[in-house]
Amino acid sequence: MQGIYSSKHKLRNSKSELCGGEFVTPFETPQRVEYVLKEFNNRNIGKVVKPIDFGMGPLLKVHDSRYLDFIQSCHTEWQQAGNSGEAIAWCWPSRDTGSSFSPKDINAKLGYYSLSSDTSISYGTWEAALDSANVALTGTKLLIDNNSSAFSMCRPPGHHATRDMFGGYCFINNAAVAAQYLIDSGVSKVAVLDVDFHHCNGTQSIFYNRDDVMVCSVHGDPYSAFPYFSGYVNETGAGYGKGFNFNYPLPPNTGYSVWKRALCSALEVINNYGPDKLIVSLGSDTFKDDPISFFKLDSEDFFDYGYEISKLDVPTLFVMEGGYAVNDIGVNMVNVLQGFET
Ligand code: OKP
Ligand code: ZN
Repeated sequence: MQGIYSSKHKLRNSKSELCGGEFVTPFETPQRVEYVLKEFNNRNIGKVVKPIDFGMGPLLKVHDSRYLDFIQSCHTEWQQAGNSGEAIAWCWPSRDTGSSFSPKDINAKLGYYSLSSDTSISYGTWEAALDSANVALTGTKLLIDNNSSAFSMCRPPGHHATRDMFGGYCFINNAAVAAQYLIDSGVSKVAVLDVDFHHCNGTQSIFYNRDDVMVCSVHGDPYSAFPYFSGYVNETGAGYGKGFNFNYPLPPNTGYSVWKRALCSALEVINNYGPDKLIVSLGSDTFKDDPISFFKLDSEDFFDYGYEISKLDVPTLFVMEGGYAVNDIGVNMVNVLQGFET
């Protein structure tokens, strides 16, 4: 399996995350992908290639153009407004704000285009996010060119980003951009399987009304985990998309046997759907030592479920999402890939 990696992810190196009422060093650090790359190379999983530049076209199929302009210009505008720290949203349109509103002030734009205040926009964030999408698209191109699998080492992650909101460390929804690119290349049915600890609210919302991209997610019950407001069982899609969205929320301290049962239910649903291509949003924050999550998977479990996914026998793109136990992130992520390849 080939890997796709870009050193430009290092441009995303924010210093501030609002967590528990304090500013902390962000969990989503540049070392994460470096450890994954190292393990991918150590175990000789495959060649590592650089991303191709796909331009803005594929991003505009999934994201609002004013939103992308905002992410691109945010840090500069924030500085021009006289701020010395990183750009952090702090004021939101309230639930009774009218919907036809076009924010001008940088503070208004930050609230309008965000879903949480954990994620700052720092110098270089746009460049890193753009290249992360290119890393996903280059992996997508490998599937289109008949490779049976690929691993996109995306950073920053993407699955919380909606059509026009950033948050949860995500700016561009890499998996959604990849899925849409497959559809636009003539693929009829795509499935996205999200195994990150957190519900993929962004991916879900982007495809919620569609039957050509099925979205299945196994995650920490949003009743007690971010993103809190989505990821419930009754969210099954709408319109043409009714019956093409599946959520498997699981409670605190869930271990591998229960997690695997949920995964296998999702795999059965995907198998019945019969996708032409599969995208796995791969987060290793289900690991027992993850600092911000509450599942209890061991490193061997990642290998086991990689093998389960391979039984679908569908060309598969792995897109890296979360995972914050940095010392174990390489082993856990690459275990999935190796399990898939056995
Ligand atoms: C991103 B991905 C902790 C703040 C946590 C939200 C979690 C974002 C996870 N105090 N911020 O899905 O791994
Ligand atoms: Zn996560």
